[in-house]
Amino acid sequence: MVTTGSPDYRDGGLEFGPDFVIGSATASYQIEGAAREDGRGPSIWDTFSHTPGRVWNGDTGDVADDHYHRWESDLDLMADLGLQSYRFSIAWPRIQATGSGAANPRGIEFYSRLVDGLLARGIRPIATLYHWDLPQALEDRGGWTDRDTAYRFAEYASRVTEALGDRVHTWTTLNEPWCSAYLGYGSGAHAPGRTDGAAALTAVHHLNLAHGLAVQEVRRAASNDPDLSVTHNFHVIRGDDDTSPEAKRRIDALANRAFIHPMLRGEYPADLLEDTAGVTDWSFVRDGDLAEINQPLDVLGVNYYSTVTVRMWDGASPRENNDGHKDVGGSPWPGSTDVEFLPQAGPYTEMGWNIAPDGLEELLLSLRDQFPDQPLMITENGAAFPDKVRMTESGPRVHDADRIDYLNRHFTAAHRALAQGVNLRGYQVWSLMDNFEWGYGYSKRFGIIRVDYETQERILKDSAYWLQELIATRRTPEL
Ligand code: IFM
Repeated sequence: MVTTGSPDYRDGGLEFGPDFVIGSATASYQIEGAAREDGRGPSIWDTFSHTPGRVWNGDTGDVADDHYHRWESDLDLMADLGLQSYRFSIAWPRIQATGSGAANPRGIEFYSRLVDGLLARGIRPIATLYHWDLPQALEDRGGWTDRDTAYRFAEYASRVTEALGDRVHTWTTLNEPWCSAYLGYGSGAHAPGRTDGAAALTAVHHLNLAHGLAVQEVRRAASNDPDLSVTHNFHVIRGDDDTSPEAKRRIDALANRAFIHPMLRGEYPADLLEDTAGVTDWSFVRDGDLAEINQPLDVLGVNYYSTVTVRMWDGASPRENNDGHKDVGGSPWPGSTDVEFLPQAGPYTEMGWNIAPDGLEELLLSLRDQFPDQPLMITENGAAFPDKVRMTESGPRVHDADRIDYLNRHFTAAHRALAQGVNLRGYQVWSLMDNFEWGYGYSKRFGIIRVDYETQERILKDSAYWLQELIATRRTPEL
């Protein structure tokens, strides 16, 4: 086990009340496969993953976990684990192959069966409308740099809600728009692979607009009074250099406040506009947009994995660039490319991300302080480790003590936040099963269920049994 770390954040026997909803999460392109079936159109991730050199080993989501065909047995596994909730995403190009027009009935049927299957097993459906699989046809017209994409997204949201809006408990508009905008259009590490700072900031605004319009559409079309949500990968930013306060402010503006301020306060931070003035004049923000974006949310989704540590670059020494994301040449930090991301103390997961459960507690307290009336939900937390399958008398097992330790520490952090009065509604472990980890292909395994990509066999890892015990007993298992 590599996750020795500090003895802190390793409490056992912590109690979580019955209303604290514990489940697991996945995303469409990462697990479904069936990329060309039943009328699904190509997405930007199909194009990107099929472009040589973009994804490790040339891996694609063509087959992935074949969940599109195995959804029923996957639901049985979720029921065996006792999951209270399942956070999944809907592939936009299954619903609208080219990103507009009538809903594809076969796409709707797939998700309708999935939702019914969850409800039949007593599992709460948490549906994300956009986890990065933009229809390629929309990208061909500019993607998230084109304002019309926000309106197409609202139309798609309304089509999906018309079909499923009597059964889905929680709708999440966007997953991690930071990644869509800055990795997709700034650094180029994610689809569509563009490297243009102005395009990235334009995408920020159109994603924010898409969110606000979609919230309104879902509220209009749903009949079961669902919870409305959005999920961000908030950055927990550290640094103790003299220049760190300035670097922290800059990264906080780009990574956190560029999204959460328009969404929850109806304004862009003035310092963000100043910091990026050399990149864009933000003239793509039109009168009335901020009112559209600023919609009340029932729950705010929090994805957390690790921290970043920053200072301003002196312009002379070799520049450090450890922001936790694949460096493919472009920058995900428009207007702040002079911020350095320093290496951080371990231990680390297989992604090279530092393990810092105190960062999760800090984040939850900080969100509570900034948005006191806003309920929160951890919509992703988990870790990739180099798992090994061992044959035992009872069959193949994966003794992923590292992952259990990681989860235990982060559940401890959540418990500490709850004890300090944070209105935290639940915790969705990333991920239910090993899957396509974007630019890293299948080389990184985040699942609590092992997937053999040759045979599609699923093996419950020890972490899955750990989670099963936690949900059944409502206590973190004793160590
Ligand atoms: O796999 C991703 C997920 O799609 C979004 N959040 C982070 C995870 C791990 O990188």
